[in-house]
Amino acid sequence: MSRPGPNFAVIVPTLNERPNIEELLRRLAAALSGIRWEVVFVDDDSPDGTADLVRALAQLDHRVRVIQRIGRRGLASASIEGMLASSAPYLAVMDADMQHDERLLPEMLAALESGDLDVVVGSRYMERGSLGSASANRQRISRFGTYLAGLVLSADLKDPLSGFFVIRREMLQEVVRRLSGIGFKILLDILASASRPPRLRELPYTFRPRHAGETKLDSVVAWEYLMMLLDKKAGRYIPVRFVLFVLVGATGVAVHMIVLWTLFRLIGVDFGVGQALATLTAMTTNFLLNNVFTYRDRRLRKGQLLRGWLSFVAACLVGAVANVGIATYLYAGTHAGWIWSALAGTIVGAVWNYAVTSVYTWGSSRGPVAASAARPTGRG
Ligand SMILES: Nc1nc2c(ncn2[C@@H]2O[C@H](COP(=O)(O)OP(=O)(O)OP(=O)(O)O)[C@@H](O)[C@H]2O)c(=O)[nH]1
Ligand SMILES: [Mg+2]
Repeated sequence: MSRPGPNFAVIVPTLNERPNIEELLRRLAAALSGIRWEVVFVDDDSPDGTADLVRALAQLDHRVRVIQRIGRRGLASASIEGMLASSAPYLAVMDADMQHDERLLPEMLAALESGDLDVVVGSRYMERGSLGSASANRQRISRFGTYLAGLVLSADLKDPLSGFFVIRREMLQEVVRRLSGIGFKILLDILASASRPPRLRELPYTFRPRHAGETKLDSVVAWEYLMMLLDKKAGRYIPVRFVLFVLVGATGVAVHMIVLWTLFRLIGVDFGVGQALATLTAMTTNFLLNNVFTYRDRRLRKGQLLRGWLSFVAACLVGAVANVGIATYLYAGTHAGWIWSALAGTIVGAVWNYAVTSVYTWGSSRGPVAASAARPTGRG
């Protein structure tokens, strides 16, 4: 006999959260009794086998679902895919580690259902709520992040960086093609992508300590946050990945000069040899930096690095030929000034390198699920 679909879906992005899954399910089941709910775990192929465990539990309970993403990373993009994989008209996003209070979910859902709201945010900042025992340093960083959020957000929210919220389906579908999908801050991404002021409410709760497992926060999270803000501000005009790619390219110039100076001036190596080695070194550092910063969400790992490096070097060599060819043509053929000729060649080379390596080096051909777009906009 057929059964109606869920009214409420809880999306839980996971990375190595195996020890938290069963406890979270118990708590969700207790908190959501009387509601037609489902939970969608979006797991980025956790080495600890989180997805396997969820699949086993899903065999015992049809309300439990899993999406296992291969070769992909990112809390925000995982949340987006989880929400799109459910048919429920009301969607929640929460962490797997019990820091978000699941007992608040029915109240959040009821607030949305009663009518005039698009998003209800579980807020860590209001009078009755509290940050629990989060460390002072984290609070300072968080406050600065909240300040930066104000730069892309028109709505007045106390906790725009909250990872705990409930959203009406229509609101998601309205913004989904404009989302950046970069980094950790999916709520801010959604709110800043709205073309009209979203109707919001904040409900306070006490942020609890992580239940089990380890934090996935690292220094790159701050970097990704800035990328997301940049994408929200300027992504319409220029892809933020291209900006990063060019910045990395600039570090490559410095690396090149240092290596050439060391080999040619200091050690006395032949200039041509020095230039070739400096080029290869700069290409390699560019490749590694782009792998960590520009393409963190599609980062190549151990076994993939050699193939990635080879394709990067091959693309850049062709780019260099195009660069020199165009610059030479402009300089000799059209008598453009040398600076303009060099600049035009460099821009064409950079765009070529970016376009080709985004497809062949960090392209999405590395796994069955990877073909589905991480970023619904298809940008970057
Ligand atoms: N799918 C997916 N989930 C992620 C990724 N990074 C983090 N997560 C999950 O997102 C949630 C939040 O991550 P946490 O490490 O708890 O981040 P946090 O709450 O800011 O930090 P802590 O206070 O130390 O727990 C957890 O459920 C993680 O498992 C990712 O790259 N992909
Ligand atoms: Mg956490």
